Amino acid sequence: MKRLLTIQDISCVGQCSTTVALPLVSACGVECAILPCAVLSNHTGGFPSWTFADLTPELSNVERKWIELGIKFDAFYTGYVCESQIDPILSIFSSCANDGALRIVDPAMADNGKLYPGFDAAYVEEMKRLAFCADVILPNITEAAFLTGTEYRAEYDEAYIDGLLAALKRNGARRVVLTGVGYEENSTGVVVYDGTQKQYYRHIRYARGSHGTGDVYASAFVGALMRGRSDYEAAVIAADYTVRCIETTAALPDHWYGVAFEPVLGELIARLDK
Ligand code: PXL
Repeated sequence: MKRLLTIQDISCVGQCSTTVALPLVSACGVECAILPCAVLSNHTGGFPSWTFADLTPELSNVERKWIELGIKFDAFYTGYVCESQIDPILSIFSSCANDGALRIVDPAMADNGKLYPGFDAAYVEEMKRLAFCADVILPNITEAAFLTGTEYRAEYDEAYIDGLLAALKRNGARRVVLTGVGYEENSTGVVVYDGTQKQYYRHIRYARGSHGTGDVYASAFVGALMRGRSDYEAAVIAADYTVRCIETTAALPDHWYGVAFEPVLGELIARLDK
């Protein structure tokens, strides 16, 4: 069994980051260690306020202990992290890696053309250092635009997406899973690009967006990838699962703060066991 380490915040309430990654990756049958980089009372995407405890000093502390104990990982998966944490994370990537360990980075910092609260241009520069050293990145269009200094467009064509992919590659991206790419009103999809070949998976788009779909998507992708699926297969499995989660959430009008991913976990597990 492969062992993965996910590094992201714990938002105690709100179904995102670690509280999504740990159950999803575990359900996929993959051992998931966690390194929380901050603790928030709740996420910053829609609640009027939150508490925030920065755990940056703890990252190096934990790393030293893992080196002493010989603890290593077969894969790393990072999500929402703080600006001061890029160097400690890069250090863990090298000191706690088994041979050939995979580095998967979700540059979770922006959506709908805007950076999340508290993030600025300096943060984007730091995130570039993490994203462009990764084996696989999972940006949405906004994040890809910030990472490459490309103008964000809410409406675009395939040439714009090709431009984003080329710019990501020029900057050092190896394998890209670009999410939220839709060319028609009622569909969206994901582009999987390995620097040469581009594949597109189109699926239904629901009008009501839910907070945290990016984290559900990335975690399901990581789980499927660790179970031996190709980038494209994992991208398709994650897309279908995320759509099912959004459908489940749509039936719960008060559930605006996150994705109700739990009721359909069984479907993901069954598909991976096929
Ligand atoms: O879903 C990404 C995410 C993770 N963690 C925190 C967030 C967000 C998005 O808003 O606020 C704390």
